Amino acid sequence: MQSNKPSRLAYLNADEIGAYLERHNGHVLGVIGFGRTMPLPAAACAPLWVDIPVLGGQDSSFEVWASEAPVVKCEHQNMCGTGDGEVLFGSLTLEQRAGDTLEQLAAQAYMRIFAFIDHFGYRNLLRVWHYFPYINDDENGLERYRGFNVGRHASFVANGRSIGEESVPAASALGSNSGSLAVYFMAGKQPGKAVENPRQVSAYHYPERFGPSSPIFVRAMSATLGGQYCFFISGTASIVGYETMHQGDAEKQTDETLLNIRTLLQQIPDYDPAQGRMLLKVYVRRIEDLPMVQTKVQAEFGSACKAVYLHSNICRSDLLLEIEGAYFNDAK
Ligand code: 3EB
Repeated sequence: MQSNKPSRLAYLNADEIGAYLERHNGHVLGVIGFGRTMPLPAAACAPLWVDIPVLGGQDSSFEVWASEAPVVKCEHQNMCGTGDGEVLFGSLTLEQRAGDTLEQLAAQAYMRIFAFIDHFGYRNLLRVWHYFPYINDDENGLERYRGFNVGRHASFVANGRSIGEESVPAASALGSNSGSLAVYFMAGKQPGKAVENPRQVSAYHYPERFGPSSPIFVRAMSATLGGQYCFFISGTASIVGYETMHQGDAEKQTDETLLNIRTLLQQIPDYDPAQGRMLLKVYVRRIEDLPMVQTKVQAEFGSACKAVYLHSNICRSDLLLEIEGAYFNDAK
């Protein structure tokens, strides 16, 4: 018998997603589809689709967040989300119309997210994912990722949210192939615990050389949800201090990225790879680097770790890969 108790997070293939959603009916917080779109069983909210090719032989990959507790649909100002009493999951896409800048879109996205999470009383952003096309392209004299950072920064300030460990989420920001700004997030009734990487300067303290406003994210966030210890690892790349390391060398960038992740995992109390469960999303800029990256990720985390490989641009043009992750331990 398959358990009706869902894992908090699953990465699924096209042939697994339908049965999974039916089996966890009423417990699904959110579904994000990567790659080719396909019909899915109805859930509380429509799935969010992100146009990023899936590598390794699959056309589509699905990220499903779920809860052991029953999930309630939360709708507010045209936004759909789900809550389980501890976490609120939501997503939105914003169309970029002629004359709009990504800066404006990012600010609008965060204004809406803050209104949404405050309305339902889950005021603590834990984890935010951002995807948008042309991430490294210029827009009005500024790289679009840097413009995105200006808008994100402005909305934190406008909402009176301090820019420090107490109110900054874990995050990732990647390039997609089409569409507009797609964002999904989880927020808690209770705050999580921010974790920074001693090898890296906090992103919100990056110098101005990396853009007029710094990125706002912490390197990792831990939270206990449904009695389970959860550790959300932000997009992690080959950055030491605030500088990109090993420009043009994908092997060394992979090693540096894995060392950064290892450094984060060392801060988990009672980290136990044998007992806990690790899931990764690995973004590679160049398809030809995939076999090497796969080999190194498998050597680091073993075959029990579920890793999804995606073909996407990274938010600094000199970064060749980025890895995000989530670690769960029931015993904690
Ligand atoms: C870095 O460490 C790489 O802008 O939300 C990683 C995770 C990165 C999140 C974001 C950016 C973001 O600066 C890029």
